[in-house]
Amino acid sequence: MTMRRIYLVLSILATALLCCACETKVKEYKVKVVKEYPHDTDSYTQGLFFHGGDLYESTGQYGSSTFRKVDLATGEALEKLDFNRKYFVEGSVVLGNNLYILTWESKVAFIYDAATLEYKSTYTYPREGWGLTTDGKQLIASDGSARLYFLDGEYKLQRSVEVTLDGRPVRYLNELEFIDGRVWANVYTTDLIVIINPSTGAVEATVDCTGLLPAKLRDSRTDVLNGIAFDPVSRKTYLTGKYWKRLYEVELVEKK
Ligand SMILES: [Ca+2]
Repeated sequence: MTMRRIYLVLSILATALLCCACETKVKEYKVKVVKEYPHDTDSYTQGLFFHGGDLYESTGQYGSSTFRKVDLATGEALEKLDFNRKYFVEGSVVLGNNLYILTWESKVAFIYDAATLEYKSTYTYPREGWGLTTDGKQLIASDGSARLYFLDGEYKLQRSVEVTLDGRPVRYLNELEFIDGRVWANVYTTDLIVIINPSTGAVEATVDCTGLLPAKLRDSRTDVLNGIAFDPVSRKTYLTGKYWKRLYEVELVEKK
């Protein structure tokens, strides 16, 4: 073998090794159930989050959209807002003193008082409303595309970033949660959660939730995985789905 050939073979090997390194960069997790709780099977879950140690949930569908403070132990609503049947409620989150609530296709978003749940104002919202979370400074929203939108406290766009996995856009980002500097997103219609670097949009890890809700707890109405909530006080993570019978406290386990 000539020196030139040896060099060529070594170059190919080096490239292959680099590619392997790139592909293994995205960590793969599955979930382990720590504890399970009842979940209201009338909840078409759209938003799920903790605030002040309490669990909150927004639910969709025209005619049955709600926002509720939920008793974690029973799944029952402790307080509930019902929405006009012309609104299909989507993601929700508290930032500062405000409760932010998106609607799907109505091109409006609401602000309520986070403490009293009293209505404050309605804003024009130019995109479809899907998921909503916050890093404590800005709102972070999805619209069913591969983009995350960073908004100020009046829903005004500050910047957006495309979410990619190994360089390819990840569409259908739905419910969101900000956990330890990363954005977790349900990928709509799948059992996959992606963990995103909010600065670059790169997916740094995936969470495979296949089988989280077992077949014996599913019926014809049971819909997709949707709903991630992290309690910063207890540092516990919870997952559920649309019309699911359970809400799960979970831990990540690295896939072997
Ligand atoms: Ca959430």
